[in-house]
Amino acid sequence: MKGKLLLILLFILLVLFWVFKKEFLLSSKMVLTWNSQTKTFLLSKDKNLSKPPKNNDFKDYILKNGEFKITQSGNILWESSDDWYVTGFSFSDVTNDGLPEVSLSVWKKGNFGVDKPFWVKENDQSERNHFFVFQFEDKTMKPIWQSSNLEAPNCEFVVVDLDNDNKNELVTVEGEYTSGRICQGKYLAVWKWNGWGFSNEWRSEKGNFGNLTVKEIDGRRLVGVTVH
Ligand SMILES: [Ca+2]
Ligand SMILES: [Ca+2]
Repeated sequence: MKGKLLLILLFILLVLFWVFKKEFLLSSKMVLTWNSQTKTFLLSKDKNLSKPPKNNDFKDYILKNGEFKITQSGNILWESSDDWYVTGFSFSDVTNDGLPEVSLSVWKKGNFGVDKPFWVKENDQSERNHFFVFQFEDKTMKPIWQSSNLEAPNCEFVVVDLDNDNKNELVTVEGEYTSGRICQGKYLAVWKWNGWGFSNEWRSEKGNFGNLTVKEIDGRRLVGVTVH
């Protein structure tokens, strides 16, 4: 009887392993860091990134079902447009001028941001991902920079000074448009504000990336990412 139970248990374990083998064998936590000697960004095995990042800045910002709101003491100061679907935000100095901006990852129809240039007659009406940067002042959102349709959608992003030069980088997980808003990360990339837009500093090999986190270890900031 005992032998039979053991066999059944072994069978269940084998089935579980077969079902989750991809996770068992391939999933790993990695960290993106700056190597100051080789002057390159480096993606390596995670050692100590189990805790989620602590970020108290976000307490007055609500992102739910694609709607983004800025609130103060329960009052809504600003909310995103009905025809946007917001999938990510950051309140941080992404332009490196000492003042924080509100950065948003927005899905919307139409190739341009809030304003279409007057010389453009046709506006692409397919839903695409955009990156918008605003300055929030006196209950208004002043546009600082707005992308047209991004070539590859951002599934996730964080703003962090990775290479300790006191200037923030924009770290993105980039996907493809084939799965729409259900973004599946294919590349990890590092961008930097150049005064008039973002320049690409680094991009990973193609893979499956997700779950971006920021953590500080020994005074150094790292970006954690799950790689399949
Ligand atoms: Ca700024
Ligand atoms: Ca930096």
